[in-house]
Amino acid sequence: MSSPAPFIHSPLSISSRRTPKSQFTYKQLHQLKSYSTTTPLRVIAHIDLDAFYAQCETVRLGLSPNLPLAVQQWQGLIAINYPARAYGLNRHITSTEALKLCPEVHLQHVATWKEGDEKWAYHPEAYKHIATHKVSLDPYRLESRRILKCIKEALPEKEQRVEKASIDEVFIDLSVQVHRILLERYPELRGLAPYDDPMERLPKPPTTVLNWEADTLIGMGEDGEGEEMDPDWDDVCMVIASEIVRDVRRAVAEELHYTCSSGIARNKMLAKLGSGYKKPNQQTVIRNRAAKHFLSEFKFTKIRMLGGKLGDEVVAMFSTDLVRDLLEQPLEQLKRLGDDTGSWLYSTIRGEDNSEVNPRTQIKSMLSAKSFRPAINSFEQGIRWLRIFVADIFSRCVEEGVLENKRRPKTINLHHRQGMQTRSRQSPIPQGKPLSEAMLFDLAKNLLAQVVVDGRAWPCANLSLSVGGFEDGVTNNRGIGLFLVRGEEAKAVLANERGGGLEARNSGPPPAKRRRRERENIQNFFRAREERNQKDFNVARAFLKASRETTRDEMEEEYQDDESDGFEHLPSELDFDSPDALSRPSTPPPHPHDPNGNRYDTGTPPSAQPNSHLDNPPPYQHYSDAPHKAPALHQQTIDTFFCSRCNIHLPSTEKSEHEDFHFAMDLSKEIREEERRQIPATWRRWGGKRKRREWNWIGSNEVDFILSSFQAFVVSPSLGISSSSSNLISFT
Ligand code: DCP
Ligand code: CA
Repeated sequence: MSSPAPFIHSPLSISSRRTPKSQFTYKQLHQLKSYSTTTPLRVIAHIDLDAFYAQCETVRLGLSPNLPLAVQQWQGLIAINYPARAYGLNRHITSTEALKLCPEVHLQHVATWKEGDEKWAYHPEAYKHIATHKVSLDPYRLESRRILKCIKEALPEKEQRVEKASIDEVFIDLSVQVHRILLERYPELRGLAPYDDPMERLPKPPTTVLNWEADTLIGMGEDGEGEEMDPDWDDVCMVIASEIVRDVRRAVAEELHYTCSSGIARNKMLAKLGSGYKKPNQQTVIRNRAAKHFLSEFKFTKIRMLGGKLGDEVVAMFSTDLVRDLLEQPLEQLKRLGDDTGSWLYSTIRGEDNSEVNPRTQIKSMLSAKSFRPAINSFEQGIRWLRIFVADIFSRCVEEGVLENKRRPKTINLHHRQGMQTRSRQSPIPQGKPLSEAMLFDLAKNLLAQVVVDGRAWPCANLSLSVGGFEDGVTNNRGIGLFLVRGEEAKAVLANERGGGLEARNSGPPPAKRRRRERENIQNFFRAREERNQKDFNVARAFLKASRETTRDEMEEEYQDDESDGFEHLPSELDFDSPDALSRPSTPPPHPHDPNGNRYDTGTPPSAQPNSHLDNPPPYQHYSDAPHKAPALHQQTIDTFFCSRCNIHLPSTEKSEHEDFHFAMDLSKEIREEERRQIPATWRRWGGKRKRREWNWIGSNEVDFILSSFQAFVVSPSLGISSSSSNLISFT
């Protein structure tokens, strides 16, 4: 590691109190040793791989890094290397447009799982097989892991604190390492504070010039205010950190042939903004004295937590998206956003961020997902995709060490999207026996069967399967696992009862008299669809029944063990009706604006994310391990049509179904009105509200049944017409 020129040091003595003092105290120096988040001498680095997926492909194929290359997913581009960017290629153009702009570009399609295959592969012309293949990001995950290992190996084992922030980013808290190097280089800092007073200020660094080598050093703006001040210890810490990071980047380049960019600053927020400031293969240092100027140049929507709804709210309230303008707002004004949010925003735009670098880099959940174009239409089709999802997830579980029982997921979740409605089902993964692909597959099929039995499930636009709640190998919690299985068993019984109820309603005797002709019309209108649904429903129910019987046998066996464990705590806080019940975290997720929140995604605040319990969500919507954003899988524009009656946009694929819905609604209304006109006058006189309802119910039963076969996305109060404008976002 390179070092600056040695300095002549004078031992610290009482007389040195008269020598110029640093603005920093002994206490602040000492705090570096314990990764304090508040010492102004703190040093954090953020490292971000350049054009990551594109580099993965360049390295895998042994191509020259100078060759323009883009990674293709179906017809779109998801990563573009810097030589290709020089031709104007970006993520918003298609592969066809890319070839026009740069005919020599190497377009590499991502690896895919082919239906029925045991393993993903790089298939020729994969872009043609969107209906039967599923994207695999495994190659990039594997490279990400190798890079992380290399980064860690380039740092001293006992002085490293590394947080994997996404597939191609890490934060490193360099405080402890920098502290050690500082004391080695400047022995005058080693002794106790004069008078044993930790608030005594340190002597000034014995230098007026620091060697920043080739780093981009953020300046102080046009007025240069503060630049004339001699370097202080915070600057020296940054130089040392910068040397360390340069060495780390060099190791990654030499050993693995990847380039990356980095930002070095006193906290995570500034370091992250720094790594993106100059790319590729650059290193940007934001000294404390330059932080204010550096930040003032940014749009605040680039700051974490301000990229989503909160950022929009701030823009709307203050009519600007610039930090510079927001800095002029007094705290009271910002508090119009709420006390906590206002205070958080006030300090954030002033460069304050005390969040820790969280070294927990272990995966907490895994997700495999697919958007279907065209949509899928049967339980059997769904099962075929589940087989791929399970193979995908299980192979990742094996890498996590499940076979050796190093780590193991506790829950399995299925998300199902039909039109605008998403349904989820969860189940615990039985803990008493080895995790196997077959076990996961059975659980997954069971969850899909529950969705199908619970209501109309087809056409399905998106399915995703995830496992979560990973824990280190456990020996003592069998009881908990088994209890949850029983709880889930209870839930499944409920689901079954609901299925039974539905069936009973559906098969109820049709009214004999009124409006026979209309009913027949309606029946014909929907018969084909119902027959298909019924068949599917029967398959799913039969499956559910069979699997429930098997599980019950196993459960009875395991229950004995459970009892012998003496386990008797009931997780009474679990609400089995709530989709999140079984995977709810024991502590609430950090407040979106909580400065101590460790999540570092730049997108929507966690509380706005339906599955924010899933850890380390990568920042992009089509990462297959981003469960909370899975509904937006593939961000392509979806054709919509406007329903003037509901005043909403809906996907074009829903059009005919939506029109059917209005047709049935109108018919139902018509029938009800006619029936109402025919209510015997005596009943009306008795004020027989209940009778009237029964009368209506009898008369309109058939239509009600038909309406119930529509998804609740229009009629449900939770997704009602008035709130549907926000749902529109996922379609545009
Ligand atoms: N990614 C994606 N879809 C997006 C954004 C990113 O699939 N909308 C994937 C491909 C990227 C990887 O994630 O290679 C990392 O994302 P970055 O935003 O860090 O982008 P790059 O690494 O490609 O480029 P940069 O050099 O700007 O970091
Ligand atoms: Ca990157």
